[in-house]
Amino acid sequence: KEKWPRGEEKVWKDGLRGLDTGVPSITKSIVNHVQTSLARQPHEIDNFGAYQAAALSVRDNLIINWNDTQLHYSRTAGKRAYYLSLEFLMGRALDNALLNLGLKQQYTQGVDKLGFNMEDLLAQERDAGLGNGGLGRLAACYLDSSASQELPVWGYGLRYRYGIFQQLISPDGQQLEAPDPWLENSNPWELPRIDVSYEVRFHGFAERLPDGSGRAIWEGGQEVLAVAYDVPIPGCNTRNTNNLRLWESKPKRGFDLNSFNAGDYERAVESSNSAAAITSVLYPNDHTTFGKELRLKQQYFWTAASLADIIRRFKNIGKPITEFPQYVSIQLNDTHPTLAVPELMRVLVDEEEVPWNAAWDIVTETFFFTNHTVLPEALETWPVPLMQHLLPRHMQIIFDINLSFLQSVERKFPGDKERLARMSLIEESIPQNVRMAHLACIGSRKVNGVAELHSELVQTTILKDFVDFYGVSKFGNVTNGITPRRWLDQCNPELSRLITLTLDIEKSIWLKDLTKLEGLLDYVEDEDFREDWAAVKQANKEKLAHHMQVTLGLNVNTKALFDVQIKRLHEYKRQTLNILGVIHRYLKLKSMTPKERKTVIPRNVFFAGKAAPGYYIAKLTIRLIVNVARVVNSDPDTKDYLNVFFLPDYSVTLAEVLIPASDISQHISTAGTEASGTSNMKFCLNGGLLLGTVDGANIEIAEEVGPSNVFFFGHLTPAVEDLRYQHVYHPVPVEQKSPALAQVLNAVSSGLFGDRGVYEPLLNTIRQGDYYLITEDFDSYIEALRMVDEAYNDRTEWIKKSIRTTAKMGKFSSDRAIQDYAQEYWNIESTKVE
Ligand code: B1N
Repeated sequence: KEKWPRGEEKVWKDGLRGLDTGVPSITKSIVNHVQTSLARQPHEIDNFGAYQAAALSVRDNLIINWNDTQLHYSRTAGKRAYYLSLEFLMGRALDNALLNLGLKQQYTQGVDKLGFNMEDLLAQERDAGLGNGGLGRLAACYLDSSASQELPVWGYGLRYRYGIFQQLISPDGQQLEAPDPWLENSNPWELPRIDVSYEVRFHGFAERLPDGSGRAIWEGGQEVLAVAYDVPIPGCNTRNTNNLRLWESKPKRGFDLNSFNAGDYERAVESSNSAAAITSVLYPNDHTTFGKELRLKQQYFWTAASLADIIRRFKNIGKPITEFPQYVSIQLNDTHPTLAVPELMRVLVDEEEVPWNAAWDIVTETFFFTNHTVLPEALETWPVPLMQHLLPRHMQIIFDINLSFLQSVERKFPGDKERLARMSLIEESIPQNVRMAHLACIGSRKVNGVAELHSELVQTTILKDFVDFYGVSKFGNVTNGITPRRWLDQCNPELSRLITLTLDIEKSIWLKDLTKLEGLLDYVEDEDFREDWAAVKQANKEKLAHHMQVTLGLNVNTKALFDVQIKRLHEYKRQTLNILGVIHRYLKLKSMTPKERKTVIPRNVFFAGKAAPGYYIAKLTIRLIVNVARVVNSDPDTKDYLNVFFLPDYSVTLAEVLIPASDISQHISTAGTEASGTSNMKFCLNGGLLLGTVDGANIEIAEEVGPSNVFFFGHLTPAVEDLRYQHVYHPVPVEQKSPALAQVLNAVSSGLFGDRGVYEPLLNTIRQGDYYLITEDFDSYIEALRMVDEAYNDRTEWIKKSIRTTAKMGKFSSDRAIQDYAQEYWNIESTKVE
């Protein structure tokens, strides 16, 4: 008799014969996928195979819902919205799909009967890392909320063959980058749509027609094929399943036949390689523009294909093109898709023969633009010669838009030449540059920032002239949000369970109306509840410790306070301030007697985050963190009181382990630089307290939870400009500004953490110029850390703060944010698939 390697023999055998056993249809469906989709035998199936079969089985459910949803949306033919984002940082899909479909328990039982453990299967999945950080993850949260609220919203992005690079950390703390071939073992969550493809042109010649119509003909150049891949987006507790459509680039013809026939094979594949290259890799730089031709190609390829697809779908409902904005709203996620503005003009004017002014009305009714940063280095501009070469017709259109725009500015502010120069779409540098934020602003119906303070800064700094010109009503705020499905229910199932039990309502109710969490306030004084609450946090700290033991071989003291800073490495986010604070604590510990040390609360400081591959100072910060960790963790005087960890290869999946385990998290950007931040919301939702500056969404979090439940420090935004000026024109030595900081900098310089001299460029950014004002904020930062220690000492009070924090996070559900967009901007309505 054949030996069944795993699970219940009868369940497998029934499944192979097409019968249900135990968990209705689930085991049958999984076994069927083993047999047909994977073409394997039961005894050959390992965890990865079982993951694949389970994923394909779950996908079957999604596809049925997806189909019904698309049919439903076309039948109702109401208005739709489209979210254009160059990044969608989705993470893993299986657990999310199981939870949103309400099938987690059944599938867990099903795979159990087949001899597998659900946790092990979930761990097999690779992250879809098609994003850099907050901007890309925000797009992913918004898709989840749109589907959960039954809103007809589709995402459009690129199917990068390589996602965000894998980060390796060498023993001496250097970041090394490796490619992320996430599709290499096939991806069950995408459906290739070989029938949905569009031709996208580059280069060639644009010739205006002599009839004065403003129309032109654009011909020649290179044509590339955009092929659609669809990723189903399940809503929570609904059949509505939306779509994320990702484009892959392909050569229009496989080969250049002439070269091929002439035997010049290299030449023959060259053009096909250059077409495939467009969607080969995600650019790993956030907050910097690079001016690289391939990036501009990505942007046009994606916007042209997406618009063609949107227009085709609109045409299917048979309405005149002038009604386009009544059926379509398009959100531009930052300036990356701004070419959609001239592209829609091109299609309307050149192809649909709509008169220029009517076309402009359609465009400016259709688009909405979200700005995500005011940092000057992140504001996109493209050299005019590059644009002319790659997209000659679009460059003409941009010049035409600019001309009539500047004429209207001139009418409103006659003779104000400086204003015209400031507002122009063209920066008069050598070479000239196209200012994408200006183009996105004038091409859109509404412009918004991502938190109250940030939206205010958009209106008073980078787009001030545009507020003067259009009036404030064109400008708004939509504070970011996060999906509580992934960022509580999925990543912290024990806390989710405790909340459901305590509120005594169905889980899907509070998950879809997060303000219901306020009900937890009634239990703050309930000692049993507090102990349960604390026990969940403790268990999550142990899970993280276990994870670090297994993956990194590290021992983590789970009795310590867990202090976490996880985000992209950037000077403005000030990981440097954090590690200098750690060194300050270390020096203090060293100066204490063993007896004095016994009164200290042990602390684990966790860092994770990637640096852009070319960002030298950010990489040096990682190196310092790793070397401080090496010294501090092995010093017998301090290792029981202070440990530092840099976890390599930060990802959505790693965040899901770190966030639930944190007691305190750090969001310590220089005031006015972090547009919103979204991990701040995730930590607080999971009962972690916040240590931060008065910046971005930290401010609104404090408004919600109350000032006694957050730890704020540092200068405020209005002071920053003056302080920077002083640092340049009236510098004061660090020794005078902050003796404590001077001592820390000297310790680093002296070689206490090895590599003497290596860190000087990093230290010099502080000693000279100090653009991010570490000197100015250091002392108040240390004082805030002391207050955290003090508060943590009072265990009962701390737990109360933790409960109060979670309870007041309702505002930060991405459901609320998506409602804001749907009602205030897109004017779309929910429509449920029955
Ligand atoms: O967008 C997030 C915010 O929560 C963060 O505060 C903000 O820093 C982030 C160029 C960006 N702003 N700008 C970018 C990303 C990639 C790129 O190529 C800029 N990311 C943000 C969500 O609103």
